[in-house]
Amino acid sequence: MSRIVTVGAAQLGPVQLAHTRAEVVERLIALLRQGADAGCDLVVYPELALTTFFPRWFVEDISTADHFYETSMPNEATAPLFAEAARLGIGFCLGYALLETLPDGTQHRWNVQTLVERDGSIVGTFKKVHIPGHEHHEPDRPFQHAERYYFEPSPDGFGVWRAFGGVVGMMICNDRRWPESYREMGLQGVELILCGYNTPKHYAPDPSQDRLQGFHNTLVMSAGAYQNGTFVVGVAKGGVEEGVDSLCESAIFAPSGEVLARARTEGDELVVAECDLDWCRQYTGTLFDFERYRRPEVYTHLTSQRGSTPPA
Ligand code: CDT
Repeated sequence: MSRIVTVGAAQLGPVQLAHTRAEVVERLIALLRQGADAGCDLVVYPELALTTFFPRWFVEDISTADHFYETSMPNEATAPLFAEAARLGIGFCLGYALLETLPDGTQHRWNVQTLVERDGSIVGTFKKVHIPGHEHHEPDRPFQHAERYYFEPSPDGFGVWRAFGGVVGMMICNDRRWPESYREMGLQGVELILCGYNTPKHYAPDPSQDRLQGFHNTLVMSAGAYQNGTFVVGVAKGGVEEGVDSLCESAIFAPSGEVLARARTEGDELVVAECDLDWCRQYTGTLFDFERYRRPEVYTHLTSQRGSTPPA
């Protein structure tokens, strides 16, 4: 039986502060319908797709930013997306901010992606593991990247799910820069990794990296795909959002590390590739046969320490 999953990377251009969720959901549905015309089984949206990238602003009272978070999924604003996807028989992956209130009254703020199957059922919700940027206001920056103020790091790590006829994992933006993200999923047999991102082109701590944003984006996802024998789908929200220019270059990577399809614009655009999940075995069954070749007994530093410790 064929295990071809036709995937659409649904890149978004900017979502400005003034844009309503209803307007954004209309754009998501337009991309979904393009996906239907292209024969997609799965459409993948970016990180924090429903709102502008609000961590670029610092607020003293975090609760004044609560309107950027969803408190349930689906909800009133996203119900039309869920309904249209189920009607079309297309699954999707949606990034958004989640404000969770536990029975004991404590509140938790997460940066998440929810994966939905073709019948409309929720497969799982992934919480971002690596939270970049800063915790406090840094007024000397041209814009903030206060994700560490707005989001807790996931305590759950990288799970995978049986969905779309294969093994699917998720990661969010900064997670894609860390080899551990891919390897954790690789060791659970992942075949398709879905990753939304918002990557400002300007990196205040080291602006010499600005011109390399596109290169680094391709570098990490191509290497992660190849070294773990998996497809990787990277989906941007990019363009100039509230004056901040962010990387686009959404792309779909094969287990060979090759780019199968890449966005050509800096706006809403669907990038489509047929992903034959059996291609993964050509890598995980040969050169990257983990069971045969990995040496976890000598990888002792990997889980026993956080920072690097050079010799004295
Ligand atoms: N959203 C996100 O994680 N963005 C980061 C920006 C760099 S850290 C300021 C990224 O890794 O692309």
